[in-house]
Amino acid sequence: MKISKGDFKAAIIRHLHSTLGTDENKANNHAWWKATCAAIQENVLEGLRRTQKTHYMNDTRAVHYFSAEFLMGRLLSNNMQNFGLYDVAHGALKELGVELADVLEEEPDMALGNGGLGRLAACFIDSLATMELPAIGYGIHYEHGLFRQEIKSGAQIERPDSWRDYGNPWEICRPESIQEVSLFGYVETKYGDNGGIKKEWHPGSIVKGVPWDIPVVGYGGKTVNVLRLWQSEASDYFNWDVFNAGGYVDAQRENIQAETISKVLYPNDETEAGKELRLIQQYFFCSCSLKDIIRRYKRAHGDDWSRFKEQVVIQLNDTHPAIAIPELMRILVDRAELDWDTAWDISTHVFAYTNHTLLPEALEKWPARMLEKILPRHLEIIYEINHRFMNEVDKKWPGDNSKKAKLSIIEEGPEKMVRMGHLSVIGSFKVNGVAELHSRLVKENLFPDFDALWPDKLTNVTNGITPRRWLKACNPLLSELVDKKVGEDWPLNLKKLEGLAKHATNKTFQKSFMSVKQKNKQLLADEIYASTGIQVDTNAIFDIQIKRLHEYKRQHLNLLHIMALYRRILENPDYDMHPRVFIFGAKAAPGYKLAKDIIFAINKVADKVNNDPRVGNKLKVVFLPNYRVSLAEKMIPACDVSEQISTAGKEASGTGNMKLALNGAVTIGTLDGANVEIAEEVGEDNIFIFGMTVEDVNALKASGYNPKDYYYKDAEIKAILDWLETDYFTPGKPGALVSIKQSLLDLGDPFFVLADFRAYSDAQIEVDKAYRDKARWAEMVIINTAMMGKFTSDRSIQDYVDRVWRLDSCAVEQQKIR
Ligand code: GPQ
Repeated sequence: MKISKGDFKAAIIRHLHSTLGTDENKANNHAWWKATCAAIQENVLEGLRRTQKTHYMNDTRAVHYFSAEFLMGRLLSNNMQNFGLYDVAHGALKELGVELADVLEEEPDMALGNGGLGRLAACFIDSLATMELPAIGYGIHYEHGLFRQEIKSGAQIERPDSWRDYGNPWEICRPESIQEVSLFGYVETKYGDNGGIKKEWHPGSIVKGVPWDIPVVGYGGKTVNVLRLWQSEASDYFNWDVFNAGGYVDAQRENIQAETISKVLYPNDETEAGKELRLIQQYFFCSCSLKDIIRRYKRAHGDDWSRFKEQVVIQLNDTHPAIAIPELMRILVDRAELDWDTAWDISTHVFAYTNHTLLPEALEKWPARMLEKILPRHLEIIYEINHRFMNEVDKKWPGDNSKKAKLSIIEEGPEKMVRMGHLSVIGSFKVNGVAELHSRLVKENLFPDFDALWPDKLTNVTNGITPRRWLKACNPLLSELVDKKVGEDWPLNLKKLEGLAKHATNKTFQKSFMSVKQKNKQLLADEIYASTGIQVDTNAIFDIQIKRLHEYKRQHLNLLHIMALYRRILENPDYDMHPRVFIFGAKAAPGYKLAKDIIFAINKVADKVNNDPRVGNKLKVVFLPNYRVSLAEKMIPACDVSEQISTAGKEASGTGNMKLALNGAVTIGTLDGANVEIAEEVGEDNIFIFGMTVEDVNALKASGYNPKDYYYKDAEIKAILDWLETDYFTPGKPGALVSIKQSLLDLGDPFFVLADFRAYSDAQIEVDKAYRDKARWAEMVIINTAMMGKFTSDRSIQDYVDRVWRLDSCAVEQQKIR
């Protein structure tokens, strides 16, 4: 039973009046947004209450997804969609003279993540709720999410993100579940009468963790799970003495320190910062979350720990929450007073770890001295874990000290370091990579000895994306077309899309499909014009690269190719190519100089190309500022060509590749990450694969790669790189773009850009040819959408359930939607 348009209208007005204290005449779009959210939230909270009651009554085993990042984006459209209320709300607002599209634009993105890893967590909790699996996401309630990017004179400027400044209508504060977290201090060893010893941690500081719950509505609106995010505050009793002694100001200062913990998301993607505050953030949310889990467990099971590992599984989203392993050991051994072996048996049956990268700079290591200062007891526990593990290594490889050094949690050197990856593998019962290729490389290159020691521990779960957000909600035109062809249940069963394949050569269907694409391109063209003033031709190929700016993702390879096209056009005004618009969206970590230089270069080349009358409409370059989830939702449906051009072996999976192909884009890409599996699904005729494989890269590295060979052998490469040194793109400022040339030539081109350039350029010529054959292109596009079924995050979650979590779904009774 669904609510009528009239009743929903009444609900919006009721909230306008009695939740917001305004009325229809005064309300602006922001007020309408809040009132609409409040009307939807009635259903959300009812579903949440039912779900929690059902899970409690059934004493369900649940997965606890620990992640320092959840990149949720906007929630209103999604929540409406999931309750089947989108059209009702649209109609109700229309009758009130309000455009739903404008209302949706009022919502700030919840950008509590950097990129792929954080968005994956958001897709996963969507799937968990949709599949009615008992699950809770645990993370940090950052006051400021990922910075807002402005482009000034071509350069990136970072501005603070203040997503909660005007309130967040979805979140619920739960002061009744506040936790306390200890930090700093020292460990006292106590000797008992029976000769046993006991460790007591005397913390130097205590902070409070305040939970904020974001309801996560499953598709269909039955299960509503929770994302619980912790906010740090000064502990109530802490510093009472200082306060009473008249030290009011000093006491306030402590408050500020405590609150700093959840103040801001670290904007570094795939680089470990080594900063104290970051370690404190990690420990803060892990400690709060574990205590929360234990509180809930004890409510049902009291002090009987024997069922803990049956009830609880904790997934570590990369090593960011790895400190949870010694924290659980501390709670079990020091607090619950279990013996070590019992505690270790529990811990190692509770944790599972996902690895998201092989990049050495992203593998977290903490100086032992820093751990000793912030978490002295945890360092002791880590040493104990390591000591026992080293004995195990010795049993397998007797007397082999080099094996021990390689496998140890502790890396010896001038500064002793704690390897969080090793701790995670040792403390978990399963470890997975995020695509077939990546998981193979994890086994063969990153953790080969662990694999030898525990042959069943390392596994694969290929990433996925939620088709609810990444097709149904973001691409209503295509969704409608798909509904008509394969029925309406594809959002729950994405393999249904395969039903499109048999129509791939049907002229009428091709026409409908491509007309949707054309309309979506027009919408993006409007957005491009509004945000940059650049006019683009929708008959051009929309070629899109959207992802964090990273050398390994090789936005500069794309840029060099754009410069090559520009040169070819200048040299030959009749250069034969279909018009193309190259569109970028990317944030660079604020401290990543070369990444920022690449953004600057893209913008400078864009300025020149877009304003050169000799180029006309053949070539346009657009850098859309402030790439984020809500912008991705506008770009993805409009894409013709999806750029997935990382150096083979470097992109663990990629998930943008899946979103773009699902929305009818054809990929140009390397055999890297999940591209390999996308190619398997769509077939080699429907994707443009180019460049070196992992094996080629390794062989080239082994034989001694010298980028200058390519520079001197390939006149076009030389000309482009030399061009970067002139002031052609930066009038009056020669050398402003030279850092890119330097990294490619003098600094060894660590990501083999020059080695892959020619293959990439050739593949782009094939793309151009294919696009000009309208029927052929339409067929490719349809096949791409049709064959993306594998990449629903529901499949990823099912793989986790089967291979890792051993979890049963739990039906929550359908509520009356109001
Ligand atoms: N990824 Cl380690 C991130 O977005 N941030 C990180 O800190 C790490 C990995 C990405 C990875 O680069 C992509 O290939 C994956 O698709 C994504 O994680 C999700 O697994």
